[in-house]
Amino acid sequence: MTEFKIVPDQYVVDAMGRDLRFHPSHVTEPATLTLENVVHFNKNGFVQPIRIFDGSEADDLRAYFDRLLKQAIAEGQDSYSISTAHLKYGRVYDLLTHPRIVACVQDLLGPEVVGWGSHFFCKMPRDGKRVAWHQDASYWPMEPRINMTAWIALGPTFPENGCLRLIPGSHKQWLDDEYQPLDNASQFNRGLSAGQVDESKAVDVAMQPGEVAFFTEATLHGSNNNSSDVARLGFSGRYTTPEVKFDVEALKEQNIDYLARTTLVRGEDKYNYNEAIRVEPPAK
Ligand SMILES: O=C(O)CCC(=O)C(=O)O
Repeated sequence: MTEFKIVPDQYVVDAMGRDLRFHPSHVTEPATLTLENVVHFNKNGFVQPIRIFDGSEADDLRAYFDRLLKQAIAEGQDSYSISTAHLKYGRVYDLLTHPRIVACVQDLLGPEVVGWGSHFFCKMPRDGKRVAWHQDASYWPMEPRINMTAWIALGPTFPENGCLRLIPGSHKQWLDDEYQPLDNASQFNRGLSAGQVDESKAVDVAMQPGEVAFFTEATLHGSNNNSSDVARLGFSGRYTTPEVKFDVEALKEQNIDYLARTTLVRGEDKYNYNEAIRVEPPAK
């Protein structure tokens, strides 16, 4: 099994030129979200909660995920390391490319959409791990910065079980110069430590299964440990546009190019920048 590494070393990202501007959504006539949602996304860096799956669809998804987690654990993985599963499992690929999710992404990124990553973020009951405050773009050698996540709740999320937390407006300011090395209690090896962030501004993303939070790659986010008896289960699907280039060589050098594999899910790719990491859907 490939050793699981979630982010490249800092120098890889630093080596890539930095265009730090936020690229707001230019969509003025959204087809699925409301214009208010789009304006909120541009202003705050996220929009949530958006219901995508109804109760029985969410139950079905949860049952599938429970089987997947059981299998991953039997294979020696843990609840954090089910990453890039859309390359392996048709059902996860279907989730990443789900028409109702992609329709919302199109309202935020525009008509051309590339899906490139998937990661289950699962905190089991009483799990002591937290996700330190960070901006995703700090870890991703991609340029320009047009990139976002759909975080899908697979179970209920609330403050006590370590729900996602987001800082409104933080996507307009770049903070990774202030990152510190982090200990094992955090998912990532570098990020902002407690005390570096004004947590009084944080929005707790309390959601029901089947609801989704959409946030930009520059929105400061994190989550606390799970102090409850209810698992906190989420799936992050990552989306960009064809004009965004990945530093493919750097990802290969770090042996983590498997974390970034692009699939055109809507529109046309006029650029062909990322051919080396383009993949076909997995067999069903
Ligand atoms: O699920 C979490 O608590 C954090 C998620 C996250 O960091 C991400 O999706 O980028």
